[in-house]
Amino acid sequence: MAKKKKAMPRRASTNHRSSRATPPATLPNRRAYTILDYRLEKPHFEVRQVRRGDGMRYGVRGDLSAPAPPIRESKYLSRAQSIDIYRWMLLNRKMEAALENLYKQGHVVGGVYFGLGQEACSCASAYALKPEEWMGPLIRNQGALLVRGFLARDIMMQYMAKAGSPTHGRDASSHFGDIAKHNVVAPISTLGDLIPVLAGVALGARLQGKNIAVMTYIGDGGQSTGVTYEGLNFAAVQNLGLVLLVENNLWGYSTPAAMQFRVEDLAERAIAYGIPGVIVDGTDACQVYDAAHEACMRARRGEGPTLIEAKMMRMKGHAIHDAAEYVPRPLFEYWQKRDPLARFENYLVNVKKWLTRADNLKLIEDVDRELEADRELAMSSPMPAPETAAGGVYCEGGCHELKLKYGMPKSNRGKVARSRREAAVHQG
Ligand SMILES: Cc1ncc(C[n+]2csc(CCOP(=O)(O)OP(=O)(O)O)c2C)c(N)n1
Ligand SMILES: [Mg+2]
Repeated sequence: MAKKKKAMPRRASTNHRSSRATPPATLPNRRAYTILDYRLEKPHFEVRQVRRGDGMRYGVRGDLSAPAPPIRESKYLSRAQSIDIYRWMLLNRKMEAALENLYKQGHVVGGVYFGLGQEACSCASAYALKPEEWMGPLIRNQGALLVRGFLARDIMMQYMAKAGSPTHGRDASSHFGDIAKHNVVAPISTLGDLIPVLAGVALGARLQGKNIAVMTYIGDGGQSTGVTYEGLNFAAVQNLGLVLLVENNLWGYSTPAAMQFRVEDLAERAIAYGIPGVIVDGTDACQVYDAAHEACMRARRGEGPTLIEAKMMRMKGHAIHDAAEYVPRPLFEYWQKRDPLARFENYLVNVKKWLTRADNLKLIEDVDRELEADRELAMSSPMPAPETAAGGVYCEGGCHELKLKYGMPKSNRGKVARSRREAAVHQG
C-alpha cells in the first residue's frame, strides 16, 4: 500500500514575482510604508457640517482641551540659527500686523494676505535652503520672502503699488520674485503650477552639473490639482531635488480639510509618488527646519523630492476681506494655544535659556525699529508715473538677461552626431 503523503503545512511563497493568479492565503497581501512623523502630539478632531434651523454651519467634534505640546529639540539647529529663525518669524508677524493697519488706513491697493499661525512653516523651511538654491513661495509665505532676502519695505511697497516696489506698481499683491539675486520664482495664482516650474529649475541646475534643493509650497486645497500630481511625479521620476511643503492649514477658503480629501494625512500622498513623506507640526520651527533640512540634503545628493506635510491652522480668513466667521471658535482657541511665535519664544528664553529676557526685549525693539523705518520709507515713496504704465509689460530686449547660474550645460550633442554619422555609414 502506497504510503500516504504527510500533509505539509502551506508555506507562504517568498517569491513576490510568482505568476500564480491567486496567491496562497498566507502570503502577506498588505504592504507597509513608513511616513516619518515628527510631531509630539496628534490632534484628533473633526470639522463637520451641522444644521442650524434652515441654515448650515461648521461644528467641531473631538477633544480640544489638551495643553500645547513643547517645542521638539532640533537635531541640527545651533543657538544662533534658532535665534535667527525666531527673528524672521517675529518680523513676519509684525510686518503683517503693519500691513493690516496700512490696509485699514486706506494705503493698500487691493487685498492683503496673511500667514498668521504659519510663520514657523514659512521661515524655518526657507532657512534650510542655501542662498544659491531656489524657492517658489505662495501668498502666505511672506516670511519665506524675508528669509530669502526681500525687505519688509519691498513687500509693503508692493501692496501699496509703489514705484519702488519689486513690480514697480504693476501688481498689488505678492506676485513677485527675483531670478537675478534672491533666486525666487514669483507665486503663480493657478495653484500647483509652481511645482513643475520649480522641478524645471532643479532640472536646469542638473543640466548645468549641480544638484540643488528647490522649495515650494502648496495648500491642503491646492494639492488636489492635477498639476500638483504631474509636477511632483515628474520630479520623482527624474530624481529632482524638489522639497514640497504641503501646508495643511485646515481650510481652503471656507472649505474644511475633511471636505477636501479622504486620507488622514496628506503626507500619505508621497507613497503614490514613490518618494519620502514626512509629517511635522507646522507650528514648531524646529520640526519644520529638521524635516526641510533633511529633504534639502537628500535633494543635494541627487536622491529626488520629498513631500513634507506641515499641520497647522490658518489663523485669519483667506484674505483681509474674509472675517472667517465660518470657522468654529473653539478651533481658533485650540490653535491660539499653539501659537508658533509665543512657543518658540518661550523655548528660547525659558527652556533653552539661549536668550535672556533683556536680549529678547532688545531683539523685539530692533525688529520694531527696522519695521517702522521700512514702513515710513514705503509710505513716503512715490506712486509710479502714469506715463510708465505701459512699460515693463513685454520684454523689450535685454531686460531679462538669462544667465547660467551653475556652469555650462553638459551636452552629449557631439556624441549623438557622431553615432548618427556612423549609423549612416553602416546603412549606406
Ligand atoms: C487651480 C486653482 N483653482 C482655484 C483657485 C482659487 N483659489 C485661490 S486660493 C484658494 C484656496 C486655497 O486653499 P489652500 O490650497 O488650502 O491654501 P490656503 O489659502 O489655505 O493657504 C483657491 C480655491 C486657484 N487660484 N487656482
Ligand atoms: Mg489651506
